Amino acid sequence: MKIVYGDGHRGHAGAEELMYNRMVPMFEKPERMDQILRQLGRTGLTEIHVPTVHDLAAVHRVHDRRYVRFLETVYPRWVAETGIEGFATAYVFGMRGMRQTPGDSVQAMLSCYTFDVCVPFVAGTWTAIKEAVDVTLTAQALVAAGAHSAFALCRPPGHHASQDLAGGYCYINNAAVAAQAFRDHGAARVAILDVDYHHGNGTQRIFYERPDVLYVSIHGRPEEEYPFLMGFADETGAGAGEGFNVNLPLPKGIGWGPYGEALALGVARINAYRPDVLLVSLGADAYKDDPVSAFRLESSDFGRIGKAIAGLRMPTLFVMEGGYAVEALGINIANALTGFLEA
Ligand code: SP5
Ligand code: ZN
Repeated sequence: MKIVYGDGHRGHAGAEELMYNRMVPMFEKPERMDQILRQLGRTGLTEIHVPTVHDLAAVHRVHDRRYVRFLETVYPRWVAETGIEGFATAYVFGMRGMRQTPGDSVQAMLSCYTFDVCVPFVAGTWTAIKEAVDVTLTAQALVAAGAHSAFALCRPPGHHASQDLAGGYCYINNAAVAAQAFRDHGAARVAILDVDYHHGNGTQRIFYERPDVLYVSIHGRPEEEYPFLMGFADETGAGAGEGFNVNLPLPKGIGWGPYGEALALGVARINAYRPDVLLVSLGADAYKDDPVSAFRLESSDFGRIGKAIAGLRMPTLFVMEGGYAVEALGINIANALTGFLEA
């Protein structure tokens, strides 16, 4: 399997996030990548490609131009306007009845373009965002050129980000940009299987009215889990996209039994769709010891996920999403990929 990775993410670090009633160091941190690289090396997954630099054309196919410009400029603007260094984050969110166009104030931009308290901006955030897209598009091109599979090992993750909204550690939706790139390079149908513990509300929103990209997600039920307002089973798509959004929410505390059943349903739906290519939003936060999640998958269960995906026998692009039990993260990701390769 071809793996694409670059070190440009490292400067996206050092910020804090709100957990209940206190600020804690961000769970989404550079060390996550180190653990994955270490375990991939031990497993013999050592064909690592450096990312190719892309312009923003593929990003603009999915994301609003002013939003992308905001991501690129928010940190220096914040320092200039507030005089505060460290990290920028919103104080107000643009809710019902409020203005939705930010004008020139960086505070208003943060209010309009972010939806939660989990997307801080530090000096190195844009470089990391941009390289995550480059990593993903480089891996996408390898699969488009005929590789059986590739893994975009990137951070920050993407599946909570939509056209013009950042949230949940996500700024640009790497998987969505890759899905659109496959479409723009001739794939008629693309399926996205999202096994991250959280619902990929950004990916859902981007493709909700489209039949050409099927979105299937297994995640903690929104009645009790982030992002709380999306990810319900009755969200099945709209207009031409009706029937092409499949949410498989599961209760907190479940292990492989219910998870495997949901995965089998999702895989069957993808098989019936007959896509030209499969994209996997690969989070490992369904792991039992994950600090932000509440499923109870064992490390070996990630191998079963990989095996089930391999059963589809489709060209497959894995894109890294969440997973915060840093010690086990590398093993869980390596298990998913080797489970896929050995099936
Ligand atoms: C990409 C990704 O996995 N984003 C996840 C963002 C979730 N952030 C909010 C987590 C909700 C906090 N739950 C705390 C439970 C502590 N045991
Ligand atoms: Zn997640």
